[in-house]
Amino acid sequence: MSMPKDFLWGGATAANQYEGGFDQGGRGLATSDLITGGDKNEPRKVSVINSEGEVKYLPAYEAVPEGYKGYLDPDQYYPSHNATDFYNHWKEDIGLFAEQGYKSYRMSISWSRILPKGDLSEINEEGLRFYSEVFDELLKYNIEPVVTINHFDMPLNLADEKGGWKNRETIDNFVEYSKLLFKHYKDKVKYWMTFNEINFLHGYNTLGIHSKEDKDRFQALHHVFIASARTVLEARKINPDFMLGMMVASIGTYPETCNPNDKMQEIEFNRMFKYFFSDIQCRGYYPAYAKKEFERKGINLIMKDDDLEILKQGTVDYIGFSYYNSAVVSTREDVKKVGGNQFNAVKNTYLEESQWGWPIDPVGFRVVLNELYDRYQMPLFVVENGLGALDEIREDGTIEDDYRIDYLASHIKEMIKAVEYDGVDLLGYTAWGCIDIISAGTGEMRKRYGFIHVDSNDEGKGTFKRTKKKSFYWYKKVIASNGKDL
Ligand code: P53
Repeated sequence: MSMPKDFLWGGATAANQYEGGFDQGGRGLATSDLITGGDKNEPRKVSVINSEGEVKYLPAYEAVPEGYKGYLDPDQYYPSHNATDFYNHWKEDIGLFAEQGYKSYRMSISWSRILPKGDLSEINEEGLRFYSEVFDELLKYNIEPVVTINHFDMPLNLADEKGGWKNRETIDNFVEYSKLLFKHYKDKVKYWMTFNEINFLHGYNTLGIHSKEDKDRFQALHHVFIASARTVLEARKINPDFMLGMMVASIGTYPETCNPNDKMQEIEFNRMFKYFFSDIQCRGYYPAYAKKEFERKGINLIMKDDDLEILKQGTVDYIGFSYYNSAVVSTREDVKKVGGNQFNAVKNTYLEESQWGWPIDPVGFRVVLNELYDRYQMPLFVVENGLGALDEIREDGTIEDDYRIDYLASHIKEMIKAVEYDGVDLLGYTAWGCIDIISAGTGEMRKRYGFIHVDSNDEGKGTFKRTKKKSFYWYKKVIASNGKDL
């Protein structure tokens, strides 16, 4: 038995964490450009200003109060501005990916590099050209580009002047943006995903909204769902061969005990945290449990007549997902309300944890592959998996990241079981942060995922020199043997 011959091994990144060049080439500002660095204990902040000129630093993944707009503080370091500078190193970096034998490379496009204001008032030809050259370079090496249309940011103008995703007009702007991409890259890119980790969108940074309330979040998300479905429909008109995917953060879950109430709690957790999103985008309608949840919470979504029909028509072709870890769900009051990726309020005593406290659970990876495939019977694509860890450069300049190799090898082993033993239909696997990039959660540079080290620190200082780690050669071997040589 072996993995499919055309299995898309590769690596993955996102513009806001990798690309940099935030003020180069005619790019407009994005919400992600106003977010500071943080660490494990100190949340990232967003800098905002009100009409009186009062500047505030607020937790970035929460909502910003009405009346505040993004503010670029000249004295502040913002990690996304240079990130690890793909913008000025793309040829070199793609050359390194090719050297590893990548079959695919997942990246995101910076919306405000294409449309500096987020809408068609200005189209940045230089931005269109930039990605065009990047895709050509990938294709030169037979690397299949896998493109996330929106990964955790939005043009600042849309958030500050148009109300972000709260405003229905944002749907049109997003669809126009996507259409531009489809038209320009229709012969270069086949695999697309509309929104990264759609189940993690909230607040000002990713939704551009000034509210923390569920009713506002779900209304904004409704607009996101419509935008995604319409994008899928437009894509099919432009190139019927396109593959349009959704992308969901797929954290594995276990009930804390075999107490039936714990199991029910786990089911409920998975519904509103995860399946709500994939159910809508894969099946094409609001699931019954969500309608009931909305009823209980008094959430009445404002919809247009044909919204439900659009959702039905605009379902996706495949499911892209990230997998890093699993979590334990419990009915105990003190741990019930945990959320996000760090929600290991109940420790799983069977598992070890990463330096950032994320449980390491390779079998959980096989479990979620099976759960998703059983539920939807749709091709899957692992578009993120990896270990964030501190790396040390030895005196001789080498980086011996055996811990990363161990993490990846154990996960890939379980993934292969899911394909070869369980029969899951899997398109590919792109390792997250295949070259070191900024951490989304903490804004740190020191939390590294890469096979390739980039010389930069938490203050953004360094030479940006690229160095191959031990895992670079290891992954090359994995790809060359189609997963046999782990
Ligand atoms: P970092 C939180 C929990 C799970 C996935 O995360 C997450 C996040 C956001 O931090 O995001 C995804 O960088 C995301 C990537 C991100 C990656 O996981 O916090 O799609 O942008 O970098 C890893 O270690």
